[in-house]
Amino acid sequence: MSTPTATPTKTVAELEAHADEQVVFQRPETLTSANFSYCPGCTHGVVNRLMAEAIDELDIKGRTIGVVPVGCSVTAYDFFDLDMAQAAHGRASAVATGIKRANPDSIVFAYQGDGDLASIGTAETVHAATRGENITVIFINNAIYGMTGGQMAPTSLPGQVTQTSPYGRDTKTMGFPIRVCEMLATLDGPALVQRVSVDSPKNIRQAKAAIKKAFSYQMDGVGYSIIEVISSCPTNWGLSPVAALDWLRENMLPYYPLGVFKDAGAAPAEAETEASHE
Ligand SMILES: Cc1ncc(C[n+]2csc(CCOP(=O)(O)OP(=O)(O)O)c2C)c(N)n1
Ligand code: SF4
Ligand SMILES: [Mg+2]
Repeated sequence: MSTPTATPTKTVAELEAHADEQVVFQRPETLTSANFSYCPGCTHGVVNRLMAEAIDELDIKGRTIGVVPVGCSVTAYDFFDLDMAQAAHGRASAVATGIKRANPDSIVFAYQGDGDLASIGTAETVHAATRGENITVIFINNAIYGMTGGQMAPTSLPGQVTQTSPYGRDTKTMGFPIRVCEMLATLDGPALVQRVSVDSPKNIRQAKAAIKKAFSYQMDGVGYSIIEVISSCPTNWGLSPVAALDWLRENMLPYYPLGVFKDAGAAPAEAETEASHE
């Protein structure tokens, strides 16, 4: 459940001393004052912030319920000032389905990593999508199992060195990475299927717009949305935060092209333009 936000108390003298200052950046209301527990440079925190900004701007904080996974974002219930539930590994979309069906006026999101959503939770993911559940799924693809120390994920790239593929992912024995958006876009159920990235200011702005659109589709009853966010895991990639973003751009974006794969709510001309996938 939500954690109360601590309100710092200031004396009148302190307030007067800062009376001329203009606030240009502050924590969204939907985030608590808890410190993120993510590693330095991890993009989980960027995405949490974008989601909180979108919830604030859509004015749905009072009726939004989040479902967090097993993975590095397991403690996100401490970060969002919302009613939160934690699902067993891979089951967030199924839990979100139940919460939404029992509380149809609420806005429900599932926040899931790639190991969670595309490995152990593949069945729940595909079936929530094909049923067209009116939920919002935020999918963090960092090409690795972050929390457990860097094992190969279904999204790890061909040749990628991980703890369980020390000579690089060999597609002959380990198979090929799953492109979740492309796969789900073949289904009739989903309303919005989009892949974004948070490696640059421009891409972060696009990611925010996509997340906001997904929530607004749920508000309007348009149906199931999944926003895949190409993300970094500097710790388990063994790179500095900046080098991790370079690696993401050079290796992940060519394999996982950004774009809108399905948008049932788009006007026909808009949908045609989006189909070119940037
Ligand atoms: C049923 C079950 N199997 C395995 C685990 C161990 N486990 C915890 S987190 C995790 C991987 C998480 O990776 P991902 O979903 O990609 O999230 P990330 O930490 O990268 O954000 C695994 C395998 C578990 N908790 N429960
Ligand atoms: S292990 Fe990776 S995904 Fe997990 S918090 Fe650290 S950088 Fe982020
Ligand atoms: Mg992961």
